[in-house]
Amino acid sequence: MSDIDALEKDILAQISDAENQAALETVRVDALGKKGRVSALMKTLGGMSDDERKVKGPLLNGLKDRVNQAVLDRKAALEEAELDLRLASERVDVTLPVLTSQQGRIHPISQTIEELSAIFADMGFSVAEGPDIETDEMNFTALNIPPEHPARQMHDTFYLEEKEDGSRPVLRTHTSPVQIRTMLAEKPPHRIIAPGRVYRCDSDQTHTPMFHQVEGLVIDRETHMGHLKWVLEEFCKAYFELDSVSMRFRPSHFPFTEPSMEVDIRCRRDGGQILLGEGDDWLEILGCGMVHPNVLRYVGLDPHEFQGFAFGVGIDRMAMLKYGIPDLRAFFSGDLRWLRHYGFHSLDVPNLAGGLSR
Ligand code: 2U9
Repeated sequence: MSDIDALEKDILAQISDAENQAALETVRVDALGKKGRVSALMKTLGGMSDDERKVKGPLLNGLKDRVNQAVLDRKAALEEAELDLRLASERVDVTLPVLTSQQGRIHPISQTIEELSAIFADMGFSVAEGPDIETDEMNFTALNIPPEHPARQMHDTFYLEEKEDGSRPVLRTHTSPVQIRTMLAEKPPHRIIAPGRVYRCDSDQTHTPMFHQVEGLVIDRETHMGHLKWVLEEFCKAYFELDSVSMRFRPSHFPFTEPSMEVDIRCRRDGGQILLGEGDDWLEILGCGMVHPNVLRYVGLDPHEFQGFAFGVGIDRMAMLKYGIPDLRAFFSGDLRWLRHYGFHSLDVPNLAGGLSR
């Protein structure tokens, strides 16, 4: 065996023995580095006669190429083996049960918003959002609330500082401006819900200055009160997880709907407890109506062509009713002991198939 053959055999054996990339790099430098064994032989070509170089040149270049290729092949094999090892060690069994030590809890209001969104999504509604700080125009004028209306009084609404143009922004008193903005930005038909925070200058045992509402809006060419009644009945059955509900629609008044109604659900009062779906008593749960023609005209729709209905539900009260939470103010107290008791596990995502609240 020639010296070149012996050198090749030795280097190739070292390459295949290299157990990791660091060891392989040492072998590579030892053979092909500036002072490596193959490089040293290559340097001898310069001192050879033309005849000798013609013979040795191809031999040494062949050696260099084969060693290079062997290093690349071994590197690829080591990388694949290392990846396999990492994938095996990082494997996660997603079917394992959740750690019972899990500390965080989902707030009942967030849970309720998720439940409401799941119910209305199932009926083809999408969720719309808008700013908490609103213009007087969007919060009142667009909704057919005249300047002298009591809702505009300082003691009902949080007004912010006057701007240079003389206008005064407000903290939205309802989520209705979200529906106005949607109707101004998009073409009908509309089928949206707008859940979110609203603000009113009111604070006692049953009122907090910030609370949560979900409002719904449907606008189309032939939308009528039958649709409104069906949507609200389906919503109540799904939310309270009842097979049937008995509801009562009472005439009422809101500036943004005509006719307007308040809706009660049949219940039985047992001491401090309220049992829904049975008994001879009634509990008010929401307000609704057909969108006022002035509101439709404001967003550029012809009331003879497009009509629709709207409704508003207090989320905090809905959560209290379903989950037996007695005190509204506890929602906003930030008491972790309360949250551990009334909160939900983060993986209990509500969906209609699995049972909304489980
Ligand atoms: C547009 C047109 C009409 C939304 C409506 C109510 C009736 C209602 C209350 C429920 C409990 C507020 O949180 S609460 O105190 N809301 O009774 N809301 S109709 O009507 C709209 C909304 C937007 C463009």
